[in-house]
This record gives sequence, C-alpha cells and structure tokens, in this order.
Amino acid sequence: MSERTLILLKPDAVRRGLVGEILSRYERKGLALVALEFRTIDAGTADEHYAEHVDKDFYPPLRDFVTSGPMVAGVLEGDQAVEVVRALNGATDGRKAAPGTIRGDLALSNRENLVHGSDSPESAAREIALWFPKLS
Ligand code: RTP
Ligand code: MG
Repeated sequence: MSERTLILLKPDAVRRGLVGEILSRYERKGLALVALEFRTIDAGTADEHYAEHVDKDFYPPLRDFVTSGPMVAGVLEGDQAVEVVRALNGATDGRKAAPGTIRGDLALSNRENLVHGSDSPESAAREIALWFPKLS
C-alpha cells in the first residue's frame, strides 16, 4: 500500500557532498519525492523530532550533531515506503550496516550515519506533521 515517510539527510551528508548520491538511491528504488527542503534546526526542534530519545545518554551529542549544520528534509512516497527506506538506510551503526545499504556503503559511525527514516507509519505521520505541516 502506498504510504509516506520522512527522510533527513543529516549534516554529515551535506558536509560530505553526498546529497545527490543518497537521494538518487531512493529515487532509483522507485520512491517519489513529494517534499524536499534544506533545513537548519534548533535544539527545541531536535527535541521534538527525537522525543523518544531525549532522556538517553547518547542524546546530548546527537542533538549537537543534528543542529551542527543544514540538513535536507524530505518526504518519500511509495509502496511500503517506511520499511523500504529503513532497509535502504541500513542498520543504525554504519560500522555494522550491510554493504549495499546507504550506511553500510558510506558511513563508519554510530552517530554520524548520514540519514534518518521514520520507523513506523505512526512515526511518519507525526514527523511529517512536524517537518511539513502543510503536507499532512
Ligand atoms: P534514525 O532515527 O536517525 O533514522 O536512526 P535509527 O532509527 O536507525 O536509530 P535510533 O535508535 O532511532 O537513533 C537515532 C540516532 O541517534 C544516533 N545514535 N547514537 N549509541 C549512540 O551513540 C547512538 N545511538 C544512536 C544515530 O544518529 C541514530 O541514527
Ligand atoms: Mg530512529
């Protein structure tokens, strides 16, 4: 069933010049971009986006990272988009992510792992409403 999911190309993706490479992987898979924008977020928006993680030990450095420079935020649409994007992104830790995935091919860190994808249709709805309120 066609659905939508939020993607973020994190500041490391922009700094490393990997925006085109990463977007191209999603597009070649057959997913359609229905929103795309450069966004630099403050700590408050980071806290809202990562609400499930704000109390975790790894959150303060994660917040510093995602507020450290511009990100590319987008919405992808297609059959089972949430699950398909998570599979394309690969495991969270780039050192362990399988070759062939975005993180497995291009990342070597547990934090600076290039991409975010919503983890469920419910998360996607919440995150799209936060990042692209006019779209939802
Ligand atoms: P994301 O939310 O960014 O799509 O990544 P994910 O679902 O694969 O991973 P999640 O558990 O939601 O963690 C969110 C982001 O926090 C950073 N992280 N650092 N132990 C650590 O240092 C650690 N664990 C996670 C990563 O940037 C991860 O993507
Ligand atoms: Mg997550």
